[in-house]
Amino acid sequence: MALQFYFAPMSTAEVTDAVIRELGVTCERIELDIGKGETRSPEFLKINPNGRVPVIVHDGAVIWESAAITMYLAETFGVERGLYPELGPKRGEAMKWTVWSNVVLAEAGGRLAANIDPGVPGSTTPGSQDHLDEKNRSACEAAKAKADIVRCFEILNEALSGRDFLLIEYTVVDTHVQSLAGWLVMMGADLERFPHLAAWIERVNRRNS
Ligand SMILES: N[C@@H](CCC(=O)N[C@@H](CS)C(=O)NCC(=O)O)C(=O)O
Repeated sequence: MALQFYFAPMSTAEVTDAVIRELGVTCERIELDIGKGETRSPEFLKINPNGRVPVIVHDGAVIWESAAITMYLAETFGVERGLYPELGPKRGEAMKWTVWSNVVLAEAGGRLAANIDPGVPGSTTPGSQDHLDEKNRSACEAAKAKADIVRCFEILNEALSGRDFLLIEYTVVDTHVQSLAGWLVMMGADLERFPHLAAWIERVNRRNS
């Protein structure tokens, strides 16, 4: 049975979409509308009790959390294609960047997305579980999130100094992390002070276009 991919446009599922395209994986796409509450329908909650996309279903396994999905797809389809390291120390580095980008970078992004004007591209979708009413949005929270993002950008910029890609050669780790970094830039995160990061974002973009 073909791999099934549950997604919503302009969501974290874009990361998985980029990884699936990079790996050339054939899949059946099931689109959900977050604004209409389709990610919280009783049917979908049986697939992901967190009520969130992305989700993939492959050979009977239901996998949610974009970092887990990327690592699974990369292990399954990426190693032979030279897009993910074999088991070993380099694999550890791949996992480090993938998990960090979700737990640290995207976590700050999520706080920023919820606390800025919903008209800004990349901010939370009205009707989503993370969306805050104007009275609950906080400029202070947004400022803290921005400062955390700057720290993340410093870390990425330093890591990319003297190399073209996170693991030297291009891997789907670049696809994953760049997709999340691109979301932060879409919300207004400034790349001015981060030339290595800015060049890498462009490099990965060129590859994907
Ligand atoms: N940590 C999760 C985050 C996924 C997530 O937050 N997805 C949001 C869209 S960006 C969602 O599906 N929200 C549905 C809702 O709020 O109903 C991951 O990386 O997969």
